[in-house]
Amino acid sequence: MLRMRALGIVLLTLVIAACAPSAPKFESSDVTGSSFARDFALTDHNGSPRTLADFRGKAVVVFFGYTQCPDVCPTTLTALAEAMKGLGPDADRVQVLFVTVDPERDSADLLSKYVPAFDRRFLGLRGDADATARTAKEFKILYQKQPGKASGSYTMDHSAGTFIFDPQGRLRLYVGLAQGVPDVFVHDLRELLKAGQHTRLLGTALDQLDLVAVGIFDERDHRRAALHRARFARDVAAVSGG
Ligand SMILES: [Cu+2]
Repeated sequence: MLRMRALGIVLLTLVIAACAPSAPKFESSDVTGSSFARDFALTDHNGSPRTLADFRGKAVVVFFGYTQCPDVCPTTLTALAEAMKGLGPDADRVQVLFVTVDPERDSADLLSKYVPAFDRRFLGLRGDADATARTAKEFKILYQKQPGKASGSYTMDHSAGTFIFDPQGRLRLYVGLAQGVPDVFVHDLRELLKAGQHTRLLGTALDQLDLVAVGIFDERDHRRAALHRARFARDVAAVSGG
């Protein structure tokens, strides 16, 4: 029994060492714990209603703009498209959302042509004037029409920054305009996805250790093995914070 306990401690130590989450180091601004940008309720460019919860399990990147934007929006969307390429297979766990601040001109049809042109996985979101205003307020985004030279024409002034949520749907990062380059997006999204995998890795490690414990104990005493496994799982859960 003593020998088993010693083995348990050794294994436990291995699990902890393998899973100790080094605090992620981000290149953009860590805004974890902020009480804004909690959620949205908009319609995607295919006509489906969308909230943040629809993308649980993926890192979600949210950017506000409009399709006729001459500079900032296409630049940021291009950087994000580059980042998707740089992420390789990890890109499957990232969802980029482009929220229009010009729903008057940005119809679902227009968004469905514009947004996926950067990357076919990107999704355009829109709401009516009220929903747009509500979402912008929640995200602390400012936008305003600026009359153009031709009568009836206009551009939109808007805050340019990118919000990144972790796979659990928590706002984690704010990427300022100057920071919004592919390398920063790739780096920070990788960090976020890595952190998200921690719990899953621990689960896998537990499964494997469980098999080891079963293999050792089964020959002697099934009941003791069960007790040991339960205690071992409890210890690991306690040490890893649940
Ligand atoms: Cu823009």
